[in-house]
Amino acid sequence: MDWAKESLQKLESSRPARLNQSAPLPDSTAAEALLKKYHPDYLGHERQLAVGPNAGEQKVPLELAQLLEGDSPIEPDYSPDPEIKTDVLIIGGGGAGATAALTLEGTGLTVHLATKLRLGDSNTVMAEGGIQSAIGPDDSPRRHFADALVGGHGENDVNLLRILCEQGPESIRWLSQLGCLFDQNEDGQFRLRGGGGTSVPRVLACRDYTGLEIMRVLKDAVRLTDTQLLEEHAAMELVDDGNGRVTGAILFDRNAGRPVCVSARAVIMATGGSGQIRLQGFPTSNHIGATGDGLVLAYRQGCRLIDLDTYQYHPSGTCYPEALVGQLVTEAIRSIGAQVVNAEGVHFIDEMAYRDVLAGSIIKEIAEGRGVKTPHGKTGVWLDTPMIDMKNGPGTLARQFPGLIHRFERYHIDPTQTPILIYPTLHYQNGGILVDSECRSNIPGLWACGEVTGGLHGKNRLMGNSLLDITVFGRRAAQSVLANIPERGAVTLTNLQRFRAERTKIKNKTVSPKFFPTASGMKLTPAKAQEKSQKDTNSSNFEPRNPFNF
Ligand code: MEZ
Repeated sequence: MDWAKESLQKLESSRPARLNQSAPLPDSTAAEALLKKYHPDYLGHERQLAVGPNAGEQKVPLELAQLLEGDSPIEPDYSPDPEIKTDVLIIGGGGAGATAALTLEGTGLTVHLATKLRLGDSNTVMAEGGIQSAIGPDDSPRRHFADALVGGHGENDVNLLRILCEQGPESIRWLSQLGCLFDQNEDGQFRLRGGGGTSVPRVLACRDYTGLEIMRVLKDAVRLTDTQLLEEHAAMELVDDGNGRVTGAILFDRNAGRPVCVSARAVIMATGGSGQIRLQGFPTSNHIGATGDGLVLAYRQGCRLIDLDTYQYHPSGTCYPEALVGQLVTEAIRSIGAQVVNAEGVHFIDEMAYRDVLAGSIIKEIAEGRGVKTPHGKTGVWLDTPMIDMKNGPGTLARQFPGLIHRFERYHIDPTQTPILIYPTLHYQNGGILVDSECRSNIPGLWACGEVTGGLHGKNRLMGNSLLDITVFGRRAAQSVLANIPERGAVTLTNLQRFRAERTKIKNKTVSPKFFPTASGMKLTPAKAQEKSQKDTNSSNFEPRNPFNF
């Protein structure tokens, strides 16, 4: 990293003085000012929706508005004819969907789980630093609640938040009994780390691959159940009974290259977030499938959405090397001592400030010319990772963060010796589908859980509350479905037709959901499936309509 030699020298020479010194934490007035001027949520890159249940209300980011008001890929004369009948259709194969499937096992209900990629391909596996739960000696669910409420700017749905915090310890027990190997201290107690906004250490982790470990266990467990997996089946549209109730979905079987209609008594939406729509061109830490499909589908059914004016930009996204841009450098690294330092070697803010404040402050340093420019034209600030071993003893970084070391060593960067260049990355969708405390949306027949929902985290989620969210509310959604499952209903596209009629008043040629990020070049129909369906078509003279003719 010769190109950064001068700045690295400044960083190294300020290190002895910085080592045991904390940096300022902005007070609430300064934090507010910082957010308003520099945080991407506050820069006016948003608008009101003109159609659908949220029309004329809270603004949403421009890129998301375009998708929410977009047209369906379903041909206007498509007539839904169910090929699959199930009691519960879960849409989404991440942590929330898998947890719901496990909870429904043995209840007597038939369950199908559809995911556009494979079971486990989701933001859950991207979560590194941990899961919060009030299990420490000085901790309590009340304390967890208070911390998360302050972090969420007091705008959290307090009922949902209370449930999250109260169910924390039991959720850890459930995950451990399934086989999750959370890190322990030498005395056999779970090791707890601090996180931004936690007043006591409360974050359990599996090194720096906590989400991957949780998903490993959930995935194995789901495969042992009677859940019917519909992998590579993207949800194109929800269907309804003609009287407003959701009664299933139209999926697109990516391998067969055709739509499949599913009739279900209940649908659980668990499609996760939307970082891959790359708001304002930001890089993202999200999984390739995180394109907000569930929001789009639910909105067309008449579901109200909440708090989508706020997204979380994780302060420590990778800025260099170019191939890793946007990838997460877990907050846990900051929590055990890596400082955030500008090009001049100045430790300009306490690295455990709330994520939104820290992200705003990094963007400010760069805007005011105190950032470090990469050879690829990006600018970041330093995360002084060598300090971790200096503060916690040699070997700490490699032992606790093997994922980070492995990721960077491929580019000949050793984070124990060289600081990492960081810039905020689009990390989490704070808002989403409005749900009640039983995970019911305002549309009968449709439940939702996990990142696709809004309200729980208010305007800013604390580290480790998303892995807890998927566990608590994945289970809760399933329990609520079990207690309230409706009878099977008719399968129509009435809600879609109503939405289509409403959107004739706007000019928007977008077809949504997006399914995959544009830059990935991924298509809904893999090339092999296209060839196969072409062969089938030739041999039978059967010409199905291409619903993706956009
Ligand atoms: O919950 C998160 O977003 C999380 C644990 C992220 C991280 O920094 O590791």
